[in-house]
Amino acid sequence: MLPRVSSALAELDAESTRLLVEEALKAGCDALEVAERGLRPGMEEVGKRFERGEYFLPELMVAADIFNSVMHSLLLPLIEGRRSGSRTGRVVIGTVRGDIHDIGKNLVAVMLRVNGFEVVDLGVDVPPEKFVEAVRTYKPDILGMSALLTTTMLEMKNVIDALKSAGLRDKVRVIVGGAPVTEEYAREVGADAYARDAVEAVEKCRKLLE
Ligand code: B1M
Repeated sequence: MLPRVSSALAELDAESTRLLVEEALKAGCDALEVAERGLRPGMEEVGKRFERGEYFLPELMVAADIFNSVMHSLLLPLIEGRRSGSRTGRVVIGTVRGDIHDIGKNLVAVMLRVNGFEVVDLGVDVPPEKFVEAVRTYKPDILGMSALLTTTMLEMKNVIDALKSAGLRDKVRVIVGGAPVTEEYAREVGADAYARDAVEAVEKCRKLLE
């Protein structure tokens, strides 16, 4: 059933995507699984069609709208309903400078909140100075950075260097993620952790607090 959700989204068919998501939920699928294994592969297919020149920017925007609409109306209410009571730690999160992709970052933020983390979301296109300022102001346990472009993932190192220059690097753990980011890249830029999806982000953030 979830591959049908992916196909409907890849076809930019909002109505079918919504109906198939409703069907999947009725059949007992978990809301987060619908997002990660139904909607996310659909977005990846949209990306591939964009690369092949079959889709253009407007199609990417339509796909993002469908994703967000299904998330907000059908999935988030279910995901947020599972909020755990105890506070786990504080995370400052943002998408790096030059990058306006926020769907994945938002999903990570929601999952962290649901699992007891207090999340300060700096939004998108966040310059290194703003990350540094937020670490100084909010004193988070963890700083999270998201990047979706191979060009903007380079910003992660700039942020870590800026933290070092400000004398804050040893005051905060750093986790990075986003489609082009890898475990190896995370190590290379000096991050403490990498997560490939929102569930892993929660696991890794918990580990960072141990
Ligand atoms: Co853009 N885009 N886009 N785009 N876009 C990609 C990323 C691309 C891979 C498409 C492609 O060509 N295949 C490509 C990048 C190529 C590259 O760099 N190698 C691309 C491009 C080129 C561009 C533009 C440059 C296009 C242009 O203008 N010519 C432009 C750049 C704008 C900018 O940022 N400056 C652009 C614009 C856009 C839209 C604005 C239209 C829209 C974004 C809307 C929005 O976010 N509000 C958009 C979209 C929708 C996509 C694709 C199709 C889908 C992204 C998405 O939302 N995925 C994307 C294709 C792809 O990803 N394969 C593509 C769903 C989301 C749930 O997954 O974001 O991966 P994801 O997040 C996951 C994990 O990565 C992880 O957990 C999340 C949840 O599971 N994760 C973290 C993410 N952040 C994390 C942080 C963590 C831990 C885990 O810790 C802190």
